[in-house]
Amino acid sequence: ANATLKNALTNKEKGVGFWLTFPGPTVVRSLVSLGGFNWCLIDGEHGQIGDTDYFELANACRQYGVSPIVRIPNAEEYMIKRALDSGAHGVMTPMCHTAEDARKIVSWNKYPPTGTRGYGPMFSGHSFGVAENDYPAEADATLLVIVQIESRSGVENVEEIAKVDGIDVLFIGPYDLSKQMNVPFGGEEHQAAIARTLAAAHAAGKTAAIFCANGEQAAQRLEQGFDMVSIATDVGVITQAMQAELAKVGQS
Ligand code: 3PY
Repeated sequence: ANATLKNALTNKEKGVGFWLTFPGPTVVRSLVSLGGFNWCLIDGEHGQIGDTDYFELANACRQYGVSPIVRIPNAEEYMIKRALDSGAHGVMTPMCHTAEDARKIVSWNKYPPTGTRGYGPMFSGHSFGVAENDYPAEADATLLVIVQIESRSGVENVEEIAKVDGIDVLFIGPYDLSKQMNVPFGGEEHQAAIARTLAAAHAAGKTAAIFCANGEQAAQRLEQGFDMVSIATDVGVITQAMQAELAKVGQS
């Protein structure tokens, strides 16, 4: 299947994904084969995943019709290039604070003349099921440019960031947002910042997305109007499930 998350979002389908922090094919294949997900976040920022893992992980996702989205460690041009050349269907860049940051990020994601992305698509087409020569012409229209709103300045500038041409998704990192704003997670200021980001994304016709720790949180965010959620992390699910089993034999 050549399904991409961008198509799904354009068709007003909800984006439902999970966070992958483990390298290697085993965990990603076990989870994407469940069905029900249309995207997977390959976490090169906080996960145990390096840029030479992206290619295998992206292609494992694609085999089950799940769009691979790579989160890079930092807003750096070469990191975006590595992720896109591995076949990511979109790159998530953390810590976007200003419209200027957003414009730079868009430029790094797009081929000339729109942007400055370097040319080297030998491996990028695999995860789209297209030949090398067919990838570049479609890339700019097919890929999602995703920025994380997760700081006080990011929220203060969110209306301007949302309006930047080429930004597709505003993705809230609620944990960093709480830390960076120095406000309690789930408290009034935190929730107001989240609501402001949601409204700014929609006012600009962009996708509003948020990280969630579990399915209950994710269901609430969808109910609130978010278009795209991650429902859990691989390591979170494994450790919580194991803890619950341990508790049944009296260990905790
Ligand atoms: C955050 O909540 O800060 C994230 O970026 C998701 O891991």
